[in-house]
Formats: sequence, C-alpha cells, structure tokens
Amino acid sequence: MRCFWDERQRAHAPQTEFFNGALHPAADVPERVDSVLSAIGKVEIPPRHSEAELMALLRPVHDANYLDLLRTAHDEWRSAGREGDVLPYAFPVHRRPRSLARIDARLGQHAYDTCAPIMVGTWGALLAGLDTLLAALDATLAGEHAFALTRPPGHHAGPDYMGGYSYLNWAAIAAILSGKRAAILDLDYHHGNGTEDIVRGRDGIAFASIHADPATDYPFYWGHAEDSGGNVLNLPLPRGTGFEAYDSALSRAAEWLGDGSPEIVIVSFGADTFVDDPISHFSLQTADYARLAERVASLGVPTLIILEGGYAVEALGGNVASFLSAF
Ligand code: SP5
Ligand code: ZN
Repeated sequence: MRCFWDERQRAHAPQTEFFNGALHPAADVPERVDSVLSAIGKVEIPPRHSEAELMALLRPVHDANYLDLLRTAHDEWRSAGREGDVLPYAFPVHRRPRSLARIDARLGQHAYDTCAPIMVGTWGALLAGLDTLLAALDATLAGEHAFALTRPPGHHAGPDYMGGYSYLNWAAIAAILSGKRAAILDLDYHHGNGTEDIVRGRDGIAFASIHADPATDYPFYWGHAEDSGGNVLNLPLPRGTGFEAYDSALSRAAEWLGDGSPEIVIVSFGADTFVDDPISHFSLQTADYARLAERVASLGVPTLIILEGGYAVEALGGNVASFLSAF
C-alpha cells in the first residue's frame, strides 16, 4: 500500500457552512489530515504538474465554465467588496441557460448547496489534491494498492457543480483517466451524488454506493434505491445501521461490482459512518473498517482509496488506518 499527500492541500481551510437554518463551524477542517497522517505513518509527496496540464486532465470530467469559476471566484468575490469565504445563496432550480456575469449568479449556477465555501487557498489546494490523486492512480495502474489523502473531499462534486464540501470529483477523475474497466465503491455516509451524475451511463465504469437513506439524510435528491439501474447501484440504509447490515450491503455491492470484471477498484472512503461522527448517524466501530475492507480487498483488483468524509477528527486517523490495513 502506497500513501500520497501534498502539504499544499492544507490551504483549503473553511470557516463556516450553512445548514439547518444557521451558520455552523465547518466540519471539513484541515486538522482532519493531521489525524490521518499520524495514524498512517509514511506518505509520499506526489510529483507536481503545471496548472495547464492539470486543467487539460480535468476536461473530460468537469465543465470548462465551472473550472473557470473555481479558479477565479475568490478574486471576484474580493473585487465585489466581499469579506470572508465565497458562498452562493441563490440557485436556478430549473437551470435555464443564462449567461450571467454577477458572481452570485455564477456561483448559484455551479452549486447545489451552501456547504462548499471557496477561500483564497482553495484552487491551489485542489490542484495539489489532483497531483496527489494522479500519483496514487499511477501506483494503482502499476498494480499496487494506493491511498490518496484527498482533501477537500470530492464525491458531491458533479460535472459542473460543487456542494457538500466537494469541488473536484476525485473518484470520477480517477475512473475516467484510468482508461480501465473501473468499479467505484462509495462508502461515505452520504450518497455520492456527484460521482453518480458524472459516471451514469458511461461505458466501462460501474458505481455502487452504500449510504444513509436520502429520505432522512443529505443530499436528499439522489441515492434512492429506485434510482439504481444500468451502471448505478444505490443501497440506502436507515439511521442507526451497524456492522451487520452494513456488511451485507457491502457484500451485495462487491458482488455486483465484481461481476463487471473491473481492472481497477476505486473506493470513495468516508469515515463519517463512524458511531461518534458529529454530523452522521451510523454506528460502525474502528475495528469494523478492517473487516469491511477485507471484503473489498478480496475482489483481488488493484485498489485506489480516496478520502471523502469523516468528521470525528480524533478517531479519523484510526478509522482510516483500520480500513487501509486490509490492503
Ligand atoms: C464529503 C461529505 O461527507 N460531505 C457531507 C456534506 C454534508 N453537509 C450537510 C450537513 C448537514 C448536516 N446535518 C447535521 C445533522 C446533525 N444532527
Ligand atoms: Zn459524507
């Protein structure tokens, strides 16, 4: 197992997010990384690519106008006289095409919630995150298992939208750039709506997600069991789910993904399924992650593990290390 991390990713440090009628301290804090680093030990620093190279690599996955907004939003925000983090507040529900210049309008066109603030360091952190992902993907393509300590997370980011702490969709980028038959397994507490929107209907990529029932939990509008079909399998579980029910959903997902004979497995790993997670409601324990990971490892396919959520900061490192131990 090879692990990759780039310190420049720390520059993304959100202050606040808005939900349930109030501003809350951000859950995706850079301290999450320290917890993981101290638990997993040695990490490799990924080689750097130029911004132009990285932009070219993103083109098959993310819309050009969206990428341009991510790159320039913070400057525009400051030019508009705003302080604090960039945050949208109005959203075009029917998405009628309009070419609007106002920063708030552009933000709303490329976001579905108020949980993905942009700060001065966000774009640089995202490019560094992409370097991290690419190094881990290379290791996986060379036949090894690899862990990319991606932060911020990615699985809520769609072709042309951000949300849910996510801006670039690491799992979809890896699947598409791999050029291989790819199985994406999303184990974050929340449904991977962005990943699903990017890969649905794409030849050679299958997506299975185990997550909290969107009837009760964010992101609400995606991830229902009846949204399964074609290359997408959604397995929602009720609040309170523990190891046994989770494990049987995982065995179903792993069998379904294995049926497609993947050449690479990509795991969107979120440890917000942990019993003490502050924003989630499953009850997995640290030792459970190793047992679950064994099921994934038994597919016998080179596996790229990406970090998504997990907000019980002190426990996060141990939970990640437990999952990685099977690889
Ligand atoms: C990557 C990831 O895990 N993103 C999650 C984004 C969730 N943001 C919405 C927060 C809503 C939290 N609800 C709090 C319930 C507390 N009991
Ligand atoms: Zn999550």
